[in-house]
Amino acid sequence: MNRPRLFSAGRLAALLLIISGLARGEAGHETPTLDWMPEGIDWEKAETVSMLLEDHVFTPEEVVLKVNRPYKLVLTNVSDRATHDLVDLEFFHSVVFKQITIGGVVVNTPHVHSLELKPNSSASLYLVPIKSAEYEIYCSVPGHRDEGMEGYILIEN
Ligand SMILES: [Cu+2]
Repeated sequence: MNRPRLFSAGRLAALLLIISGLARGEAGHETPTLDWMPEGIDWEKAETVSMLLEDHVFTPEEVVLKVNRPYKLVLTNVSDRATHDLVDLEFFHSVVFKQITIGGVVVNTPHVHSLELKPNSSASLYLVPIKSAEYEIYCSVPGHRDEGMEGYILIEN
């Protein structure tokens, strides 16, 4: 008998664990609540920004966002074979999420620590940057950063 070709439960659970990675008491980091979202954000005006995760590069290499503006950041792993992730704790601590959508799943969480995308998968991150700086992001899959999988997210005031 054929098994349904859905995400395996284990995989989905692992993904949800990663994306719902609420802060767990690091120094100076409070338990996040939805109150972290700046007031008066008009999600109707959210700007869509796309970033591709390829073998082994982020395209574009740099994305520019502005503080206190709403964005839909669409991350797509276009690789047929490789898992890629997007890592930088400073960046993830400098934005507040409204929600993340992955396929039919909507995750409501103000904070995330990293995102891992399986081959040919996509996630939409609804977020508001709250702290300006230039953040160096990278893929932490072994070897990928060395092969150039680094990028920048510039958050401007
Ligand atoms: Cu990678």
